[in-house]
Amino acid sequence: MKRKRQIIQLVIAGIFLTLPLLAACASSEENVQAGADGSGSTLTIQDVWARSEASGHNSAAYLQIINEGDSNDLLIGAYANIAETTEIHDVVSENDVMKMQEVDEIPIAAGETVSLEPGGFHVMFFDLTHDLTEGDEFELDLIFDRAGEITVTAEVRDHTPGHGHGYRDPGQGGL
Ligand SMILES: [Cu+2]
Repeated sequence: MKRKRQIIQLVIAGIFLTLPLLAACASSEENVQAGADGSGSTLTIQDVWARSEASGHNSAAYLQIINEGDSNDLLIGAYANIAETTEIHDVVSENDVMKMQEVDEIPIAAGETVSLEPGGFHVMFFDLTHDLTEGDEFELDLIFDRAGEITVTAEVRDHTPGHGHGYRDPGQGGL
């Protein structure tokens, strides 16, 4: 009987894990709603894109998070299966040199819109395991303190050819 109970628990866990995916599929690619967890946090994620880059290199993803709820939330992590490592980063100025660094969390205050954009907050991909070619799409899991995990679709866009680390140059054509 103990084994049967474990199976039932697995099935229940499976249902809950699947629900956000179903919700994501039912929504339009660029506009995914979450917040049905009773936490009072209602987040909308839109305009999700990532830089085109070759396998083995690094890339980054950008997006907007709109918090229409009345509770503050935090972006505390991200994951995509296109890179060895996914982190959340900010760009800071240190001795007049722009550099990026990992952050533990990005605050998403109630009523606010937070942009992850070139020259600022971004989702960092180290060591791409796939080529990211313009027009490709991949799933990006965003992990929030209150809203939980939200899976969105990122669209790969071309970026200005160069040294491949355009995030250091926020003035360069918006990249
Ligand atoms: Cu970075």
